[in-house]
Amino acid sequence: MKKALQHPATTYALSAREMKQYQQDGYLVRQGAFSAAELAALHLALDRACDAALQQAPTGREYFLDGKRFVDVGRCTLQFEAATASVMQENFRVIEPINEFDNALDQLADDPRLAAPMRSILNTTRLSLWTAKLNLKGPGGAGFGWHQDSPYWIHDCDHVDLLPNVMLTLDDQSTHNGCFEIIKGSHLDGMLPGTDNGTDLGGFYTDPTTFDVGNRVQFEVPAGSLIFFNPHCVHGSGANNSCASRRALIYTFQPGHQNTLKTRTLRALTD
Ligand SMILES: O=C(O)CCC(=O)C(=O)O
Repeated sequence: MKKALQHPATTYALSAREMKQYQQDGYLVRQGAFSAAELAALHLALDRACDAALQQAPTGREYFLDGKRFVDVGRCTLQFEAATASVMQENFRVIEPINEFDNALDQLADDPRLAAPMRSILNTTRLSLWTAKLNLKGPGGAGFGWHQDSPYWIHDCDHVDLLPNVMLTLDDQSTHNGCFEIIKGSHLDGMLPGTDNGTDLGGFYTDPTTFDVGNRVQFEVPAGSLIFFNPHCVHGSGANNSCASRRALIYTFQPGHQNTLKTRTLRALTD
């Protein structure tokens, strides 16, 4: 009998078992979702995006929070490693929203490998992008302290429960280069209090007495893997102790057609 052609949305939708795991644990991993050739093309796109951001940085507004250097260029934010004064790709820490800087990185939002699982999670076909980040942890780059995303977004959004993330790993990740980590099941407690240590950003880091670090999961996954995670998951990562960059993209989606976090414009997904 002739096999029916599967639509990508059906192919990449979450199975009932995957959905249950996402709901229970707060995350789901699909390893090796992107091929080496696709990753090579994404690395080129990333270089183009960083070049564009580097060119625009001198026109931006520079400020420091807890010694960390930020530059706002229009509605985009560039974050640099704490100790670095120079503007070089290696010194970038985060660029948000990264899809504004390169067309291929914008089109990635429509890729069914990202979008179809999001449609399963949000139980809707109509989706739009909330935000998209490039996290560039250069050699020796610092880790990301334990935090949730929902407290960052609560002031700009009335549907923080409905903002699932997906990380696409652009390099192999290990504990040596600061792989992504999640506190399994922490999303079930909703939005948790931040630390109260008097620093600029302290309130955005989750109070360590409110979760059990013993439930930490470290994602030692190959480049090209996808990690879907709930916006209430406590997550972070360690320092990059290797001599190569550890790069990852994180795209965040929302139901229906609603404006993005930073540009406040609509980036609807193709149905
Ligand atoms: O890139 C990482 O390892 C962690 C990033 C992170 O926690 C975030 O962007 O919210």
